[in-house]
Amino acid sequence: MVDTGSSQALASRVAQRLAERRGEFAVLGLGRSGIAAVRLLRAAGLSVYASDASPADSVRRAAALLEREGASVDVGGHNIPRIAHCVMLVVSPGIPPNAPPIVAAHRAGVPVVSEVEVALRLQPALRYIAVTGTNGKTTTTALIGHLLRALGHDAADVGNIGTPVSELALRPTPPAWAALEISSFQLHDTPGISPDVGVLTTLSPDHLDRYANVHEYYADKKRLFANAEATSRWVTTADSADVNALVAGIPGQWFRFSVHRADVDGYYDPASDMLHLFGEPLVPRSHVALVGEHNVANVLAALLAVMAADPAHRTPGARAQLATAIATFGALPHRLEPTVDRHGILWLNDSKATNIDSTLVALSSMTRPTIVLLGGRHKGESYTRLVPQLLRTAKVVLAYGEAGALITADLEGPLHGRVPVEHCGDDAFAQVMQRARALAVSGDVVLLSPACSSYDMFANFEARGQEFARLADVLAGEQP
Ligand code: UMA
Repeated sequence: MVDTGSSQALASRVAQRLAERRGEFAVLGLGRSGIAAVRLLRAAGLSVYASDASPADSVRRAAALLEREGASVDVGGHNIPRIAHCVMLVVSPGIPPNAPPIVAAHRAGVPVVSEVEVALRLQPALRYIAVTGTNGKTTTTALIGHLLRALGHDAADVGNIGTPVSELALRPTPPAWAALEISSFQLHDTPGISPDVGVLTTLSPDHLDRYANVHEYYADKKRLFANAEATSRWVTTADSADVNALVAGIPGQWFRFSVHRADVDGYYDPASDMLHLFGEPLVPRSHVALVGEHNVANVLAALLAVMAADPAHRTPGARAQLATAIATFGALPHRLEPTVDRHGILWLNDSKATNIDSTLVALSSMTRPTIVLLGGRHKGESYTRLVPQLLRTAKVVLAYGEAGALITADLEGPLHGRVPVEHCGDDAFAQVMQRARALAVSGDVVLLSPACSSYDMFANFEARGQEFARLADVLAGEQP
């Protein structure tokens, strides 16, 4: 168990303060989660002070909307003394814990929690399956939501996947179930997390621009289990030594999946091409429309989680519905998403790959010569781990953005010229795409799987993926 005493104490202080309905609640950051948190707190009749450091027009527009709903809002800065006097501070996940308003709140003894924590406390009847992990969590979350709906439940996909949990409570009829993707940043401040089923997909170094070291990052992932007890249900991979070490000794019922071994609750048998769940074959691998072995793992995780959540999800009838539903699930946007396939050149948008491990997963799924676009804002890890997969599948690496020089320096030596690395400059994504088009011939794949965040050139990974798809569509029209 993780830090149980302090997590449970903080969770009960939060519940108490929400129930007392006294004093002012502060919300830090007015992105998607901050806006939703303010609206939920106001709908619950609570007094709210919200602030955002940015003076951007989008923030001003959000502020005007929230003021109309009765919140007091500052744009372009935070009133730290006011925050230190609040009864609770709700933080946006993108704001690091060492930000001055958060430090001031901790010093003043103000409980600091996530939007997810507040939303879960205010929706006690919501049943939810929570998914975390370095990679695979968005696809697994979307699969879980899809499977729950296929079984006839009213279920929503929420959390890090995009829709804040708070928005559910504001619906005229809130859903009974949620598939909740929860990031390490959100887990850091969600002391009351207690899912119907908790899923940990994978673990590998990430976000080293925010965490001092990988242990701190893993410690936040471990908070998924903060309220574990003997009746808790957990789904984890059996294929990761780091995951096994992290969860050792945590109480609960464990359901494990693997793409390499058969002595677990969910596995893939290559000989029969079948995915086996709870001791019986359920669906052929060939019915899964997703590329790559990692997606077989995601499908196994999602099936196990949904089947573990309720005995009614394991009946023969439910199994048949789940098998049908798996076959109707397609690739998510920005995750190995085929955007254009013209003149024999396939353009794959994997913009969501913002770390080395995600890019490794994408590269290992490639079966054709691949022009690999790597770059963006550096996140702290060396790029040399990509070398073996680049040697296997890459035709050329195009390095771009803030990290372009570093990527080139890391890769050029170990690739020994067997895969050329071209440094395409720092600020023109269109030029990188034109270069990719010039190099591509029929049979090639152009893969955007950047291993970096997008923030040097784009608002977010979605904007980067959309620009890739737009340019691919224009460039793919040109004859090779
Ligand atoms: N801000 C301040 N003060 C500061 C710093 C920032 O006010 O000191 C403000 C910014 O000006 C901005 C706001 O905080 O207006 C941004 O908040 P945010 O970055 O937390 O963004 P949200 O729009 O609330 O989105 C968050 C998640 N973002 C992050 O975790 C960075 C979204 O995950 C999530 O979908 C959304 O809540 C709803 O739950 C995105 C993400 O990139 C997809 N997640 C990371 C990942 O997947 O790797 C963890």
